[in-house]
Amino acid sequence: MKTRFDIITCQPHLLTGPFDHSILKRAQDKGLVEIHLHDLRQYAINKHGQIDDYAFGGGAGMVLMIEPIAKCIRGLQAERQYDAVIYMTPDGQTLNQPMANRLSLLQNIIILCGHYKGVDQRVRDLFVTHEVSIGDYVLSGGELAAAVLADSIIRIIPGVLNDESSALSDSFQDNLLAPPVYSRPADFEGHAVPEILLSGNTPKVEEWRFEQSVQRTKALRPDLLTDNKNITS
Ligand code: 6GU
Repeated sequence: MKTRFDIITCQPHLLTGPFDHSILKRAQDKGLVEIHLHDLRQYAINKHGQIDDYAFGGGAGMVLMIEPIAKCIRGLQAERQYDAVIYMTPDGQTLNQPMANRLSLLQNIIILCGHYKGVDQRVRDLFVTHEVSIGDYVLSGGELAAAVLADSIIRIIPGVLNDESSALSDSFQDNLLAPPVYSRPADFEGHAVPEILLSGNTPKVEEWRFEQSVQRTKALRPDLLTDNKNITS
């Protein structure tokens, strides 16, 4: 199965970088993921390239118009069935690991990036199926948020990571923070690696890592332990 993302934006250059490197590039090279960027400007309503206009009722800030967005989305929907049309907005549902896990099961996803004062409300009413925020702060546009969302989905698609178990041991995958990790040298200027990790006793190492995860979560993110979603409760 191949996951296809169609990302609609008026700032496509903000999204060319993130997908051209490392894991996200490899996922595309392996044929597991396709990412298509659509420049909203190419769907402008006139030859001046207009895609936004003043808000009815007044006030500062421009609103992305419905016509260019409708033309773009309808063009895509004429080609294939989409499982989700996601609008990136600070007033959306906050992205977390369970949401990324659910979205990673979908095959065709449209992501619409907002800008300026946002999009005409009728876009949200007529076309959008999901509204997603990446946290309680405001970004200047939805592009960086879209890159974050796509990354969180792509890296858990089976086959994308080399070691398939590695996404499962992430922080948050079971609502626990990840344990600390160490590599060579075993001693750096008198700072030694915990001895258990050098023991070769895999069950003991796993037990230690789990205990470290629980301790770190209690110390740094106790809220995760009271959500009744993790495996210790
Ligand atoms: Cl999705 N968009 C914008 N503009 N700001 C955000 C966000 C999205 N998520 C958090 N802040």
